Amino acid sequence: MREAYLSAQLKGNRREALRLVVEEGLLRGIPFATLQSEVIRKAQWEIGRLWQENIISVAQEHMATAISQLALSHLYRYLPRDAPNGRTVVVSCVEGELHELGARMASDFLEMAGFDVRFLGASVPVEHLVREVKSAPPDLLALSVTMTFHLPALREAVAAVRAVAPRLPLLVGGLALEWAPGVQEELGVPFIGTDARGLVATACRLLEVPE
Ligand code: B12
Repeated sequence: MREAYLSAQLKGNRREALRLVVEEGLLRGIPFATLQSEVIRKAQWEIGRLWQENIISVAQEHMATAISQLALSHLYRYLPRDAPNGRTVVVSCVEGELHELGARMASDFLEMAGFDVRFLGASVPVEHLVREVKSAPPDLLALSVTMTFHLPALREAVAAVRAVAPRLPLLVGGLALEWAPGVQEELGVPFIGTDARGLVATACRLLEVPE
């Protein structure tokens, strides 16, 4: 299915991509987490490789990514959710960070596990992140960073949030952390990771809700 999905992405065939993931995937009873992680996420990684190697253009990457956004939106309607656990998580990309698909997928995983999620999307200016956390305090904040050149923005966000909400648990994730060892110790956060499953497990442990 991943290959067929990727091929639909590269042809810009939105209907076929949706048919595969939403209709065929659901009809065949493929778990949501598998459709998201094994089909959409890995197809996006492959798009990145093709782009990096100049096999596809920026326009084709944008087209393919727009299809994955669409697919996630359609899957969202049918997301199986555990009973609400009464805990709220805010998920946000740090300032400047335009890669928001991973954070969005992570938000969907949290929702499936019963969390109430407020997903803020790409590049949230630090003062607005602080305002959001102050005006409607969540139980946990998950910050997403893909590019290593956004690590200074991550440090800034962590410091600014801690200044107004010192007891709010912070989790940090995204591709950049794979290339930046030592960030967890430096920031003193309980978890950093590049996978939504790890995020869900840690959120459940920290907030003392069953997984
Ligand atoms: C699509 C894409 C873009 C789009 C993003 C659009 C959007 N709406 O998101 C656009 C065009 C904006 C873009 C821009 C750039 N990109 Co880009 N992009 C990609 C691409 C192809 C796919 C990203 C994606 O959708 N992944 C799918 C998600 C679902 O996968 P995931 O991130 O693994 O998801 C998991 C984790 O992120 C985690 N997670 C996320 N948040 C959190 C939070 C917590 C707390 C936890 C625990 C976990 C967690 O959970 C997710 C689910 O399991 C990647 C390739 C790749 N390998 O990812 C390159 C890639 C990331 N980009 C790259 C580059 C270089 C850039 C640019 C610098 C290009 C340029 N010269 O302008 C810019 C930088 C933009 C910026 N300022 O941020 C490189 C980075 C290489 C590097 N080593 O630094 C990559 C790897 C491509 C490549 N192979 O060269 N990009």
